[in-house]
Amino acid sequence: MADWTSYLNFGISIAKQASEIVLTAFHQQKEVTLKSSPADLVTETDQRVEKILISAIRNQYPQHRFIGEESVAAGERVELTDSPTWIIDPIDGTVNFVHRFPFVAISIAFSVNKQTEFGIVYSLVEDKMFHAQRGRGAFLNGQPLHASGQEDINRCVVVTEIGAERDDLALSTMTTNIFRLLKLPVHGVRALGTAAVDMCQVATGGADAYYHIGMHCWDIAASAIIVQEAGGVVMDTDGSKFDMMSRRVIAASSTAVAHHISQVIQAFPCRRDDEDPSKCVCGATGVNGLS
Ligand code: LIP
Repeated sequence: MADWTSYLNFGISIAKQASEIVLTAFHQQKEVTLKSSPADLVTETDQRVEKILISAIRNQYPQHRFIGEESVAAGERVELTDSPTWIIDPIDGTVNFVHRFPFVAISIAFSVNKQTEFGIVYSLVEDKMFHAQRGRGAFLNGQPLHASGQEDINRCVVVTEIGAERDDLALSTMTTNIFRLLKLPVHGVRALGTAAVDMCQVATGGADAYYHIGMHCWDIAASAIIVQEAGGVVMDTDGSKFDMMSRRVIAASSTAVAHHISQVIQAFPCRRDDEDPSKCVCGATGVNGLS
């Protein structure tokens, strides 16, 4: 098995360097533009940091490929091949960044042969560096991470997001999901505003599950391996194998909790990240057989 440790260390170092730009801008006035909805924001800092990260990686590894949130927003297609590929969200939690809500992360995942080899999530306001390398464990600022192992849904804290969608169908589906979980009941539902940091809470054991519909591969590619390496499970919301391009995910402390959530929540189909952008399909269906 190839050793990607030097690539991981390079990724951690450029995430730390780029975080200085984000942190400086965090305290300043920002120019905000909208993407897919009135709640899907982007700033010049998102775009600048992604360019800096990609340029630094390309300089070090000229043959590697990239999937970056802002490159895709500028028209690049999402294509995960067998080639070494860096999957980058330069600022995960852009709404938080704009509002100075202190949960903002740089998320970097590295994939070879369509398998994630390592993930880095730097929650930069908190100065929390989460990382994991396939087969070598998950860490927070160098300390090992372990998921809670909780198997009883009624003893769970569940993290989720409403996301940027503001159409009635998406909002009613997502609020109904929260209602259904609260009525089980679960101990609590939380949302930090960044998928990457949300999901890392499962790796710390501080939350027992995270689920989301509508996020993108760059939001969760890194945190998925961090949860898995911390002993958690990651799957699709319909209970099938995790597919980072599907825009649906459940990460949990145990298979039992993940499957319970899969049976309770409903999903609405959205265009896959790797689908032709013109083929957007939106509509609530009982993807899990729920009406
Ligand atoms: C964000 C996600 C968050 C979701 C937001 C947005 P971004 O990513 O991390 O979970 O609720 O709608 O998608 O756009 O800040 O990189």
